[in-house]
Order: sequence, then C-alpha cells, then structure tokens
Amino acid sequence: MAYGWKNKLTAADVTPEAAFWNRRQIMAGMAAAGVAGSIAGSAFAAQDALVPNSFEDITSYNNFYEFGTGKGDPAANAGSLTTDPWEITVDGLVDNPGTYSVAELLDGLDIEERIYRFRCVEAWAMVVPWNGVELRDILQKAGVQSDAKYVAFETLYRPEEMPGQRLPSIPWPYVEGLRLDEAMHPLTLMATGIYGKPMPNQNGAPIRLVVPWKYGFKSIKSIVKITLTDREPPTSWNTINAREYGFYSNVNPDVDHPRWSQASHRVIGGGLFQKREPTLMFNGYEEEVASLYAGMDLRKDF
Ligand SMILES: Nc1nc2c(c(=O)[nH]1)N[C@H]1C(S)=C(S)[C@@H](COP(=O)(O)O)O[C@H]1N2
Ligand SMILES: [Mo]
Repeated sequence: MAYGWKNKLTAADVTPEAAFWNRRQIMAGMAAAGVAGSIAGSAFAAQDALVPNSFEDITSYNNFYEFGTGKGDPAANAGSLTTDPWEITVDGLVDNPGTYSVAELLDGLDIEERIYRFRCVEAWAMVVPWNGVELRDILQKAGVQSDAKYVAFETLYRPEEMPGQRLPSIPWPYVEGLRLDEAMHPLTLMATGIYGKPMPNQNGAPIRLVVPWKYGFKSIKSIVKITLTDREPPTSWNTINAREYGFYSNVNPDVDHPRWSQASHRVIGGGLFQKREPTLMFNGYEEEVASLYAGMDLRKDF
C-alpha cells in the first residue's frame, strides 16, 4: 500500500494506562469473571492485540453535541451534568416495563472489561477499555416480548445542564436504535466506565451504549429511555441527513460517505504525527457480526 499502514498496534503505542491492560491481566480478569463460550472467546481473542488509547485521549476528544459541537466542548462543559440520581425508563414490548435506577438495572449483572475499537463516521478512531454489561442481559431482565423487532434509545433532555441543547444544532433529544438481533449480540455493551473508573460525563455518564462494529454515532450516550418496538425507530443522524447516515451505519471501508472516503481513518493520540490505518470491515468484528447481515445489500442498507 502507498503509505505507512499499520495493521497492528505496537509497543510504541503503549501508554502508562495501557500497561495496566496487558494481556496477562486481561486473561486473569476473564478467568475471575468466568468468561467462557465461543463467541465471547473469539471477541476476546481479537482484542488481545489491541492497545487502548490513554485516558486523556479518550476523555478530551469527544463528540457529545449536548455540550457543544467542538471536540473539546464536552470535557469543558459536561462537569455540570447531574448523573446521580439517574433513572431509565424501559417500556414498549416488554413484560416488565418501568422506571429503574441504574443500580436496579445492573443488579445481579457482572461488570466486565471490554477493549474495543471505536470508529467515528468522521474517519478517526481510538481503542477504548470499557467497563459494562451486555445489553442483552438488561433486555432479558426486562422480558422482551415475541413481537419486538427493534430497540430505541433516548438521551437525557435537560437544557439547564446541557448547554448544547439550548441551540438548534440537532433536534433534541438525541435518539438511536438497533435491530433486536444487533441489540442482543454479545458484543453490544451498556458501558458504565472506562479504565475501571465510573463513566466520565463527557463520555456519556452514567450509562451509554457501545456498538463496536458501527460508526460511533450509534453509541448513544447518557441514556434515559429504552423502548422495545416492532418498527424501525427514528435515529438522530438519519433524520438530519438520510443520504449521509443510514440506520445501520456499520463500519464499512468499501462504502464511502458521500463527502469523504471511509477506506482509512486517523488514529487519535500519538502526538503531532497522527497515523492513518486502513479501516476494517465491521471495524474488525466481521467474524462475529457478518452473519447478522447475510443477504443484505450493504450499499443500499448502509
Ligand atoms: N447523546 C449523544 N450521544 C452521542 C453523541 C452525541 O452527540 N450525543 N455523539 C456520538 C458520536 S458522533 C460519537 S463518535 C460518539 C463519541 O463517543 P466518545 O466521546 O465517548 O468517544 O458518541 C456518540 N453518541
Ligand atoms: Mo462520531
């Protein structure tokens, strides 16, 4: 290839925080958490090679329009957000609808560590060591009814604490959605922390979605509502510009954004000389998720 591709991160990328996440500790953590099973096993095998970005990178370069559209705005403005108490309404096609505290929602579930690639549609990427639970465990507690086909998510609307919501930059509140099988996939996380610390406000405290094979905007932050439905729910960026942002928004190096290539991305971190990397199909999770889209035209259903 024409210019300095790096397929694997090397020791040069290791940060002090990353040293904490060396393979032995990850394996020890997996053993302690009793992680087993073929899908979880393969997901963890794939992330052995990943070296996370620094806590500083992950918490200072953000997209969270509720706090402003600049990459530094969330870190500067999100300190004002009250994240405790926090309630999440679970409704729609579930057996146990209701409004729950985060603690109630997580009760009985083990918080796991998951190191995932994170790829923004704007063609930059990081690697983030999330803590969280599988969304499917929360949905199973809610009791998904047989006619449910999609899951809709909504972010907090609180303009007193979210200065970006006083501006019409995008329609509020931020909403997102997944097909039910995507939501039930074991890679799909409800994240409650980063690097073993509670979720920083700028990253979507107290709880946010992480769908590592999709563009970052699908990973909706600071969730207050989860609705099971039989219809494809509206999603913020698709509503704003359906030609540029599809409902699926799976990471795909072969399907360009109308205004830029998605074949490669900028790697956040590493100082002045930012590297580029080739973007991987489904952001490197093809083995785990390609079967969800068997028979679909990924150019049409982008
Ligand atoms: N509520 C809400 N969720 C959001 C966004 C947002 O503006 N508001 N931005 C999205 C986009 S475009 C990206 S790339 C990721 C960024 O997550 P990070 O700041 O933790 O890296 O959050 C996504 N979730
Ligand atoms: Mo993004």
